[in-house]
Amino acid sequence: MNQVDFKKKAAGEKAAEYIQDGMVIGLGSGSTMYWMLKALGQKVREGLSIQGIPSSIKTENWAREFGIPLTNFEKVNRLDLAIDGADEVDPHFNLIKGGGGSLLREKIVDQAADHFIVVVDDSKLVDELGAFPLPVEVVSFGWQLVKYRIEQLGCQAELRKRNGEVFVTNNQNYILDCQFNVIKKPEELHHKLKQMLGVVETGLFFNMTDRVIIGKDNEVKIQE
Ligand code: ABF
Repeated sequence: MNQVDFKKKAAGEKAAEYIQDGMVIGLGSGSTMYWMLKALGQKVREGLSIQGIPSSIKTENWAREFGIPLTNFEKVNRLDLAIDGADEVDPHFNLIKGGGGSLLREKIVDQAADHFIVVVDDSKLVDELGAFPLPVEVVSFGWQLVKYRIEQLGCQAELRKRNGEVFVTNNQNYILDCQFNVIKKPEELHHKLKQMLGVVETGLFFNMTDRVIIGKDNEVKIQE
């Protein structure tokens, strides 16, 4: 296991300690969340009684593999706690998420929770958001128009592809990865993007995060 995976594993396992009996949990996505889910599965085997709502098909598959009981928004309309990864975290707990393409379901799940914990390795900590290209989920029809309009805000927007094919989200939409380099006003940029016809959601998460669990070389740091 390389050092980054070790940090992710430490952060993910630490986050699982915040899950208490009877909770309904939002299950985030990404490789750090893999370790949280694995640790949660062990706690379930030891008798912890919880239910999870997954934020992606990949997370759902991991949860089933680890024996985590699942529910959905037909049965529950609020979550006690959501735990999720991130691509960037700034000092104000503003996030860029969506590198894995699950930002829409992640934001729906994360916002539905009374408490939201982010789990990252320390490479995700930044002074200002923007070095990581901002994922924006867009309707597939007319995505070229949206790309052009977003680029007028001062970025280079690229249609996400995987293995040469256009990446399609779990919601049958596309993702534009928007390289702003520096995002000084994340909330303002988010609202400008959301007003654009064809934009479904942005990977800017703000005013949501209660706690950040950070895997570092020799420790797990917790910021609140
Ligand atoms: C997920 O975690 C996504 O929003 C994000 O792209 C991903 C990245 O984190 P990791 O490094 O854990 O894969 O929540």
